[in-house]
Amino acid sequence: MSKLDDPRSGYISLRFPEAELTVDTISQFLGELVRTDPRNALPEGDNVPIWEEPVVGIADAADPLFDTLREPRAVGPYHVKPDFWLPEAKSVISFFLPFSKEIKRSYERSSILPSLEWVSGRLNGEVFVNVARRALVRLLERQGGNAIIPNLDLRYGSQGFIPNWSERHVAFVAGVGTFGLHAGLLTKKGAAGRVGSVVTDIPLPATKRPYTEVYEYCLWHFDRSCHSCIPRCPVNAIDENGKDHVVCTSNGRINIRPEFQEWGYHSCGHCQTHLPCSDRIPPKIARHLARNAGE
Ligand code: B12
Repeated sequence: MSKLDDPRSGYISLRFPEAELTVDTISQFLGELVRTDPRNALPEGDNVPIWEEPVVGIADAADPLFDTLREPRAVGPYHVKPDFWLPEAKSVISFFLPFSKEIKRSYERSSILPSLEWVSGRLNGEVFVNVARRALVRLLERQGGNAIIPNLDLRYGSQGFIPNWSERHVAFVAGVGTFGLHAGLLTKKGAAGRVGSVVTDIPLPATKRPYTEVYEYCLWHFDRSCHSCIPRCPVNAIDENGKDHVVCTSNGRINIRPEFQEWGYHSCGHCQTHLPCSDRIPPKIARHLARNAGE
């Protein structure tokens, strides 16, 4: 029996594109998954959707930026290159899923505590990120290729906060977005969301990165006109030099309602919500980039 006939997943009717795989057809495939898969829903309340349609990018597995990621200033030598996961790796597909309006709206501007919707969206939403990662693997295998999900692979590991495969840094290489002062990935659909990736041996057309700088979409780095994420953090983990990850950790696990902890819900999202970059590239930067592109 082929993998596609696996009865455990047979009840989900994925519509695989017949057209050539490009960033557009893969975006449509994942977009449809987000719109139609019943698992893209909070288990609580009115079962609002967790995610909106993704921002997708494709990196050439041989992109020299994967070497740059191994430099200490970026991630470091513990970070591996695509061919670690698949010796014949040709491409890396990366996607950013933005949280739905309902989840973002649930996050009160003035509370130091995250909303139920947010912490549920973080846990149950990560399950859906895995649904999307696995759907991509099925799509690529159906095309005769091999595909690996580094973050779900047994060889995935971390040394403290340093992973051997960083979803944000890979997204940066794949043209999905840049970083913000808050250290989050910042895409054309904002920073409030999560990231996934898949490595494949199918050669796919790489996305041309619409940026060159690490913090290009961040207003602080653009002209110092915004540092909204600094006062947003209830534990002062962010300052003008960036985010202190140790201090950051203290909020998500400590400032949390006890019943949420019982359900395995934790984490916060102050540095992803109620910011000029939460839902989009700040308009001032978007206009600047559009002007430059038109020149
Ligand atoms: C360890 C970890 C944490 C740690 C440490 C965070 C960190 N930034 O390292 C703690 C527990 C604090 C944490 C907190 C959170 N996390 Co977390 N975390 C991770 C994990 C496992 C690895 C992060 C990592 O790569 N660290 C490595 C170091 C090197 O990263 P860094 O210091 O931020 O990198 C800087 C340097 O590289 C610098 N830089 C300097 N020179 C150069 C040169 C180049 C070329 C580049 C590209 C960069 C660069 O730029 C970066 C930004 O400043 C990833 C999952 C994964 N495997 O990717 C999720 C992940 C980063 N977390 C995520 C989220 C959502 C969160 C939280 C919002 C909590 C939540 N709701 O889940 C917070 C805040 C995130 C933030 N803004 O950093 C998302 C990010 C989503 C996004 N929009 O960016 C991820 C990708 C999980 C996922 N699958 O979506 N997290």
